[in-house]
Amino acid sequence: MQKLLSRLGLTETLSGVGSGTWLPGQGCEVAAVSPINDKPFATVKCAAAREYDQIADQATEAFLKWRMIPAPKRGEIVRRIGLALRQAKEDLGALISLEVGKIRSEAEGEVQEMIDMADFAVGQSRMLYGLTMHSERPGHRMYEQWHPLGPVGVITAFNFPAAVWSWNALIALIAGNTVVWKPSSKALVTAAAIVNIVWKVLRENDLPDGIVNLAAGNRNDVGKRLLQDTRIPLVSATGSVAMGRQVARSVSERLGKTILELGGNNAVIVTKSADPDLAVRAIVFGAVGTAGQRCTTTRRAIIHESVFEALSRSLIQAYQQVRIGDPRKPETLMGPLIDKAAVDRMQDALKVVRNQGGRILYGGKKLSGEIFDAGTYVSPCICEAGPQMPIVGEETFAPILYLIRYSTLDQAIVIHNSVPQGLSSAIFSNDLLEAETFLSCAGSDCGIANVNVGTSGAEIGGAFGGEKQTGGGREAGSDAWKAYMRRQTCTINASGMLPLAQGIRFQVDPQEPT
Ligand code: UN1
Repeated sequence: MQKLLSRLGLTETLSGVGSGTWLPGQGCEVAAVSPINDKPFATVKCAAAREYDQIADQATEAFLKWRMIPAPKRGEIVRRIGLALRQAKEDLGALISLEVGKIRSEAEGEVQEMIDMADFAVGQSRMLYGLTMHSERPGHRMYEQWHPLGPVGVITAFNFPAAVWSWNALIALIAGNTVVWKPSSKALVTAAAIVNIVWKVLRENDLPDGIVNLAAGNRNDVGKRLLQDTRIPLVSATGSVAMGRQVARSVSERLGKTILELGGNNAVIVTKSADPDLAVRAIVFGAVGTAGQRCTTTRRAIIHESVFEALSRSLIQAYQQVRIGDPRKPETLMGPLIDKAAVDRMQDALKVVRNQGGRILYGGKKLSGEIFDAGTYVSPCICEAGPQMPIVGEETFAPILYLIRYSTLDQAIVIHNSVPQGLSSAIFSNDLLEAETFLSCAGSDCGIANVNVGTSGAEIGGAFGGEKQTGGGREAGSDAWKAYMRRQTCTINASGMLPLAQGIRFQVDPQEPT
């Protein structure tokens, strides 16, 4: 453990505050507790209000220099960050596993997502394209260009402590912004390890402090300040709907920009034409992967009545094969929940499920004995539920899968869209018309819609995010970079005259030719 931390340039007592070098961290102290055994493995010193201000100043100052470096050169720095992340993949994966309880392959997958993001951002750094327009005025040219915004605030959640930072930060960096990162208090060590890697690259390239900043801290010392800070033109936040509301309120109060990636309540529709094996495999990975703690986790399976019984049986059989245990062991498929409170929340939700008429078909137990005595392990749960049950509309951040029957596709789509969240969705069908209906404007209302692909595990190349209470933001691939820049429409007049648009005549000088 100590060796792992030291390979990542960390010690057991560490700062979570800095702009290129570590500040003392004079705010609160947070114990990093591994959900694997419920034991602390490090202590992180967080930012005091004054230190937050110092960091935001550094980020503002560094922005003035960073923005002057040509975008492809910024891309070259991000390429080097990607190379450094490649080298640290195994160690970072091990740390993520330890800190948030992900199984090794998913933890390393998350580091891979950062590496992929770096590669993507490098290419994007040469493709910050603007459009050109034909002017209605003779001798005039119009075009748009994209400029950096300033220091970008990035707030991340515990469940993707590395990848989600990279979606935001690596794009923000090639766009010419600096980054102020407020990580989840449950994943501070991973954040410190990542910025250590990034800072080394920045230093080796003679870049000033303040380009990538870490501001671990509590709501008062860091959270509120960041949201209200007019030096931070954009805040990108991932987390719960409640948190997103607060971010939206505070940042829009000062007319700042936000990118919100909040709760999901993702469903898979399984039609009677679906390949059942494919559907079961996708639902199990979607519902049980990351112990049901992805925003893209499959929480509902909406199954045609003709295949409902057979599919439920296959799902239960598959769930029986899921090996639960120490996420660091290669054979484990499901590790612990993030902490005991998450286990309690799951147990509470299951009580509500029963009260609202749901039937628990499998699992949902808090596990005990040996490693399980940490109190953070559960068996994944399958419930039969009615679509009207209010609990089905809530995102319980735990491995609970609701099975819901339907008889017509129209009905399935109504059920599908009846929840307040709108992140990811899928249909399993070998019928072209069913698939196309699901993808049409009258189909899925989510930001992500898949055919014969599960709800989780999206690639970075697409824009990631969702509608309704999911918040509407888009991160990672496609043209998500535009949200990290400001658009400027430019008109250049080389005609020697001053014709006005819309044919307006406004002659102040009688000498001026019209
Ligand atoms: C999240 O849970 O916040 O699509 C992000 C996926 C991952 C990202 C999830 N690539 O499941």
